[in-house]
Amino acid sequence: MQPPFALSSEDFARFEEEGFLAIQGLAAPAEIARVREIYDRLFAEKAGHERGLHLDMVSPDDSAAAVPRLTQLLNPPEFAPELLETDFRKNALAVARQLLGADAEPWFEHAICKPARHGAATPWHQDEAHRNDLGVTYRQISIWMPLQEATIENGCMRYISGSNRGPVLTHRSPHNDPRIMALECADEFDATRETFVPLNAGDAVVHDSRTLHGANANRTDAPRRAYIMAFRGAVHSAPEFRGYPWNLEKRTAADARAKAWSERGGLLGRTARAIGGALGRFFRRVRRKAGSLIRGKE
Ligand SMILES: O=C(O)CCC(=O)C(=O)O
Repeated sequence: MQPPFALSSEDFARFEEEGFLAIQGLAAPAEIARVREIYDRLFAEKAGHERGLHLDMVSPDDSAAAVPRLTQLLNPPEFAPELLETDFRKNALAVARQLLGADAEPWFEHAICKPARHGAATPWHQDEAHRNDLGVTYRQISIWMPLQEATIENGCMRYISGSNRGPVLTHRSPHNDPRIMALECADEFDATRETFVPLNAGDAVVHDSRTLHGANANRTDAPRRAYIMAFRGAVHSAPEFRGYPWNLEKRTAADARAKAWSERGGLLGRTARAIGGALGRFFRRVRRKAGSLIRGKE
């Protein structure tokens, strides 16, 4: 499928009704193979670990000896900028703009790996329950794309159909342990509405940030790899939103690593990094601009 990708009116209706929508062919097989190589390298290197960007979502994540069971890498393009030049990114943005409006913007992205044989189940949760930006509200969707077939056995996504039309439910940290990054839904919900969404590599499923979702453990001999891009629509003021208690109590090792990383070298280190970061962004913009001018001439 070449970008831009167009949704049908049935797709819109299904998404609003059920809170999720499977999409075929977000990326071509050659692109998936290339992204998968990058993905495996980043996870093998534990890219971003000391910065708190690589973590185990379902354990206290504070011991080198612990076997990770649901590993997350935040913002993979920071470690592999070539991920910014992919068709799946263009297609995902096109889908987001159709569902959220023309001002939809990429919000964050991450990769989640369920290791072979011992990859843990992803607890039932709503993405909106993770929200921590006080005083504002917006619509948010995630586009979840597996880099191999996703099956019930290796942990494809599962949803509670229609939960997008209900409220944000009460959540808690698994085992009530605020050191664990994941959240799990602590309220009752209608489990009879559970729907599994198996996918082929390069297909994707979009879900609303209110849609209750999770995934089985990986019981197969190969890792289950997923790449996820989140987008948000127009931001509105919501002074009444003061944060969720289950987030305010979080104390994760990854947050502590991120803080130590941002404070390293004291004031001098922070100033040098701010200047380096600004210069890096400037040169990346120049390089992108030059690239698009050259491509325009070809
Ligand atoms: O990949 C998974 O197992 C969970 C993904 C997820 O929760 C999400 O994309 O919001």
